Amino acid sequence: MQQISSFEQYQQQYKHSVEKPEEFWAEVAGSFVWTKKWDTVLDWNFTEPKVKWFDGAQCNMSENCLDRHLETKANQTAIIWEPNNPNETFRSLTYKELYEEVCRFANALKKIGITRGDRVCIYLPMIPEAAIAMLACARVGAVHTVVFAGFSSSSLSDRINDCDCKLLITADAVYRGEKKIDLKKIADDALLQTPGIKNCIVYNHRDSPVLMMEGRDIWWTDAVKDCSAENVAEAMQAEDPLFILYTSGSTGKPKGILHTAAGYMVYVAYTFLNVFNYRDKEVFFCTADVGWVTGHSYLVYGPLLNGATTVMFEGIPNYPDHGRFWDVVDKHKVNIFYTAPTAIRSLETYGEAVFKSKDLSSLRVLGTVGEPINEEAWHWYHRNVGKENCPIVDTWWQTETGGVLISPIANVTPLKPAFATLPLPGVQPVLLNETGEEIHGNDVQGNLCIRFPWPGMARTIYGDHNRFHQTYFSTYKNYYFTGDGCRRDEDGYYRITGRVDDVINVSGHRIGTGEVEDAIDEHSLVIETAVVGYPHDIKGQGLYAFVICTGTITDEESLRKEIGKIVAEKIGAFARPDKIQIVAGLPKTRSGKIMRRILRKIAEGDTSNLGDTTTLLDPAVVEQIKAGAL
Ligand code: 7RM
Repeated sequence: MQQISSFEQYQQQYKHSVEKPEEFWAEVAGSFVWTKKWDTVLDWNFTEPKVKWFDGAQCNMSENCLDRHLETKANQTAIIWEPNNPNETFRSLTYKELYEEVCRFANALKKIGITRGDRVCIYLPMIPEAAIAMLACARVGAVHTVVFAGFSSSSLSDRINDCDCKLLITADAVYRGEKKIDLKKIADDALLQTPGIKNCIVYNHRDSPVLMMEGRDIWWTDAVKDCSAENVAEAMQAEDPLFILYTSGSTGKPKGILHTAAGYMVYVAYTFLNVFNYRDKEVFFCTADVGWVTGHSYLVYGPLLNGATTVMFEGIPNYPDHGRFWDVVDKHKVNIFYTAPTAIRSLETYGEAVFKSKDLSSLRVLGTVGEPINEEAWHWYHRNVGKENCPIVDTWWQTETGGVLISPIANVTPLKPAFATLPLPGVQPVLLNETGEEIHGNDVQGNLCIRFPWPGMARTIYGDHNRFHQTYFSTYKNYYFTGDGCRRDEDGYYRITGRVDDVINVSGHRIGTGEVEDAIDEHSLVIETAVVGYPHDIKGQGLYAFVICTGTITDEESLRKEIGKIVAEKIGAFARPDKIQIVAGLPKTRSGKIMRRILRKIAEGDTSNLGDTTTLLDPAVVEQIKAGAL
């Protein structure tokens, strides 16, 4: 695959990709191993929508991540695993070792009856086995759905049931910082509600006591016993599903975003190589968890497709101290570091002393993802981490887009702090106004849409294509609507301003207001809830819940605690509201719709101008809420 090495070359490639997209992507796809070449490069419409890339082709993700590199990179490190506790020894796996582990586990999956198309849920901590399990699923043609290990048992069972998984893969327990999480116990609770699960494979990570259910639960080591370290990868059809990943939307339950074999592979490989300007033998460190799309695309698949060395870090940025990321960079001589703005902002508060004893000279490129980065944090990152020598790639993308869409290309695109800058080749962004017209020219702002397919885009919501159409292709006809607002400045550079829907981005985690509201409503004293986001110095956005309760609440503090606990149980601790205000009523229109605009203003602490409140059923509630604002 050819790497973009100058801005002129980027402009040429961009032009080529827009004028002749099929020719452009066929060329990129040429560098992969195909069991069978495609009949057509692209077949699409955004009305159904239907998108097919490389139709007729056959390939396998795992073969392209592993087998393809064995000839030249068998002994090169594929994964460096850095444990939570820095005093424990780290692990590294060469491409040969990873290949053998994946083959063994693929054979184990087949032995227990997992075949093409079966759904497998992976609920593992940040250990190499997570990548091994993903690659083994891909190898046998099973569809993985990774659930972030911070999700609660009910979130886990919801996901397992939604896509009807047959198998769950988990571990006994994990430490994150000093906190122990008993994953198998959480999984056991989930498995009480999941009739479709036949087996549960358990990786013994911490020697923590667990209950093993006879006939259902199998230790990982027993599963792979006597399994061969050779396995022929299944030849998958280009549009066969590769994985499902759940993500929150503005309404309803989380959506199972489905990505397919060939297009996703081509897209993440291409974007990894170019966005980070990856060079052979470099060490790449993405701090995202494998449970999120960033972990899928740029911790596992993108790096491995390119034969890179990828660092998987089990711990957290502030354990044992606030310099841990920089310890990992120093220890493993990391060349490319990719993290979320929230991590940068939080480390910023502890000052610059942590950098004193750390050698960060190996760093060459820095990246950010997940939420808008403010200029201040950008400069802090550039100065203290990059020593003013490393380009920062502010990568904008989504679970639904599979890979990065708008981002600088390291060492190629002239940077502008806090701007995602320009679309990658193959990506055609447009800004639309409220009435659906394209906003042309520069120095403008609108809703960000994409008007042409790219190979890495999601194909559907598992089991609900209608919802896929509704959510992304109905707001604006013939466009993919991202849900983000965006500015295009006088130079044509893009700056993402944040969600324009009811999705809240807390520390780079996507949270649907509806989900949190439903969880809070489970409390016996709660009648109705409205949750909105508000600006938060570290997290980007915080969650502010307005709650109506029955009767008179005498102990508000314990009620708040109980509500927080319910949210942690129903969703996960990361979704616990930052502020909970007990209110007598919510601002509703005559038709009963909550006016969130008003609540957002109050949550922001900006009550001077609440806009038009004349359509409210009872304007007096606004005054009451204002008076009690937190
Ligand atoms: C990769 C990921 C997607 C949402 C997206 C945006 C926000 C992501 C940036 C960003 C500004 C960025 N997937 N977002 N990257 N906002 N600048 N560089 O985060 O599905 O979990 O979230 O995240 O609002 O729509 S995600």
